[in-house]
Amino acid sequence: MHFYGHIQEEDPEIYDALVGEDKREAEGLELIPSENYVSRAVKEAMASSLTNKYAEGYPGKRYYGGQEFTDKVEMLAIERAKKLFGAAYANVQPLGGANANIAMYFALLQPGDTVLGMDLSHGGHLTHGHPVTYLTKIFNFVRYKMKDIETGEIDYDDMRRVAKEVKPKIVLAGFSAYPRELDYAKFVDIAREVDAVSVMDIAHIAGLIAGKAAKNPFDFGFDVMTTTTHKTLRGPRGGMILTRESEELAKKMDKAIFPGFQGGPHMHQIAAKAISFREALHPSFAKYAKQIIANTHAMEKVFKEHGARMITGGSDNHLILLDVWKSFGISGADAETLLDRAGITLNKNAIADDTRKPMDPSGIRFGTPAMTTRGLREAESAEVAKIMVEVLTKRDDAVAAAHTKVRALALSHPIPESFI
Ligand code: DSN
Repeated sequence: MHFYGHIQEEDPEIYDALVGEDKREAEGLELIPSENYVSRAVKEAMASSLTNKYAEGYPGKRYYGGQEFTDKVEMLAIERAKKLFGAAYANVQPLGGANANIAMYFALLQPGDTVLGMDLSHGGHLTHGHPVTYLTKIFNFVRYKMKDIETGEIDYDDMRRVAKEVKPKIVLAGFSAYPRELDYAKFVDIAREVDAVSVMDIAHIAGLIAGKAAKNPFDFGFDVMTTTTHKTLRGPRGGMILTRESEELAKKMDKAIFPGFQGGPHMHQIAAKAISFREALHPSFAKYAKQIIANTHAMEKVFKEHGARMITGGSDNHLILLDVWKSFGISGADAETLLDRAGITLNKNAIADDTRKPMDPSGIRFGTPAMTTRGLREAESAEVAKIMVEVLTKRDDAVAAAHTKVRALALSHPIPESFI
């Protein structure tokens, strides 16, 4: 448990909420695939004096004085990010993944220009052009989809046909709810054929790429990658833009982040990013990344044995998308609530071409990054999946027993000391 002595004295209401969240994280199992536990070192940086400092601009070119230490921190973060992902350039200032994507669009597009991205119901992300975002008032988003929902194969032929027709300025890969590895070479080929910039949003799988448990899109010629730094990468909440080799593109990204879109960078967050990149460069992180996938496979096996329908038939990465409506006759929202009562936190999620509503869809999405940080391995991951099947099958009748099992698993695999 953290020591929040000053907060307790000064602001008991916030203190109670912080302690409550610590307890929730310690006693339940976190299966939201975009969440993780950061190291104590990362948390210390987030609470450092750098939160006091304004540093508009970039190292060596700032608009305020007193940048001796901020420059050092940002340069370290940049160098480590470049090394981690094999990038020639890195912008570590985006405050989050959405900011990174929005700035990337403004760097590469004029109003009215077209982006070819993954259909949102097939796994894409809000910032890839969901109609509820303002982005769609400015740019034109056109979609590609999976050819076969049961295998996850993207319809690359149709994607090429559409690309030739609409002539996008950006061919965008990446997802927030897609469990398969993409055929990166095909994306790059299509982008080059229509003279578009190829961009991969690696937010969900950045840690898998950094740990070499997943392929690196730069190895296939992608021009740009955007990402969050939390999720599988296990850094602080934040974003980043990486450029493979083009200085011209990197300059555009820098201009779009500052002064184009953001003000002063959050230097405490950048220090925390630098620390997490150093952690991810350590050989132990590669072991962690591989274990994330091994744990997903252990869960996948249990759901397969129960004949449950996983979108794309399974998973190559850290997440599974389960059609609970078809498999267990329960909606995604009800499944989320029941499992929450059992101590398992995950999220309801639309499945491809879902006929149900977004707030009560057919699926749930869950994954293994956080529980892998806690040290759960294949056997325990399979046990978690079995508990889920039990709850989804027997509903209320299974919740109490499931809660006892989940709590026992959580307490026997405490969040490691160095992550508290
Ligand atoms: N909210 C994140 C996720 O859960 O995937 C994406 O922005």
